[in-house]
Amino acid sequence: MSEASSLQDFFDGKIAAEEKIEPKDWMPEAYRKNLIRQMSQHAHSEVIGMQPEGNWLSRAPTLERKSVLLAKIQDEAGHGLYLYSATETLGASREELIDALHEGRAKYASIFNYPSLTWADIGAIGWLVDGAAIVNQISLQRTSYGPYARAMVRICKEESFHQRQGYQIMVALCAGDDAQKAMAQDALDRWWWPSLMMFGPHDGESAHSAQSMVWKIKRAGNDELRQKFVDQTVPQADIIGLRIPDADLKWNETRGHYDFGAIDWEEFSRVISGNGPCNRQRLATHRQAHDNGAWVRAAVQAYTARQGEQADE
Ligand code: BYC
Repeated sequence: MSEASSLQDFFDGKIAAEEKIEPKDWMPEAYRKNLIRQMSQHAHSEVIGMQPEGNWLSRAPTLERKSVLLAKIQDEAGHGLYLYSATETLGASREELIDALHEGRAKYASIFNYPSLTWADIGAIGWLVDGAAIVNQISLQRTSYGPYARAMVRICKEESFHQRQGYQIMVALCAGDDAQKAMAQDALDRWWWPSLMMFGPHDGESAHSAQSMVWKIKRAGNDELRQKFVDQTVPQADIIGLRIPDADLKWNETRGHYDFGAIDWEEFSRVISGNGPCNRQRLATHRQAHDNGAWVRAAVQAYTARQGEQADE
């Protein structure tokens, strides 16, 4: 048997046995590249996702709300860091990953290209966006690449707190006066469909799903996860008296799931190709923050180099 085929057999055997692939294991080049693509885009989403929420930090209605939101946004930065570090174990440098984001070669979740217009949007982001992220990430806890799977376990614990803080904002608004309820409904109306788009195109249209499922990078299809999200979120809207903005939404007794209306895939394509309401603003803010942090990176490098010199002396 040639060395190449025995390495491939070893890899295939580990995948079949549900064992994790670790950074020093041999892996097919296409598996490595696909992981770098998905994991770096996931990291970028966590970091860019801080922007719509950061927009409300200085206008949170109480000190308590402000501290909770601040803690949540800091968690998102942490998620980005775990994921960038996990991606670096595949041989991609942080600089390459950030360059790809800035040059538009790497995507980030479409949802973060929508504006956060009112305080209720902060509730809707936690409830719906973090809610959708958990559904996706629970399945990714079983992904085949060890560092990614372990990052997901930790991230999921924090995401459930995020989802609850968002839902709790919606509960409070819905228990308020008519204007507050209307604000909550308006946020749900604007964030519902983009949240469904977070799961990506239908399985038949998904460029990467089939191969990612064979490699067990993805453990569930985009449509299965989207359905799970709809099924768990509709009753949550009912409890607080909000209406999901979908005339075709109804419980299907035979399927044991909610049927729901068609997603506007043209809007999705527009947003992921850079033409959503806030794409330019999100990237410009990220570039500026990155440039402003140049002195910190230079200081860390100088400090590390000095430590190395002292160790050699
Ligand atoms: N947005 O073949 P497909 C958070 C792209 S952040 C943009 O199905 P795949 C939070 C896709 O990349 C959590 N692009 O792709 C943070 C591909 O294009 P490329 C974010 C999308 O990878 C702060 C093309 O469309 N979670 O929780 O098999 C505050 C074809 O798609 C999207 C993750 O990132 C999209 N929605 O499946 C609050 C989860 N959907 O790369 C909250 C990790 C698809 O060929 N990622 N595209 O140029 C995944 O699970 C998968 O990558 C996806 C897509 C399910 C998203």
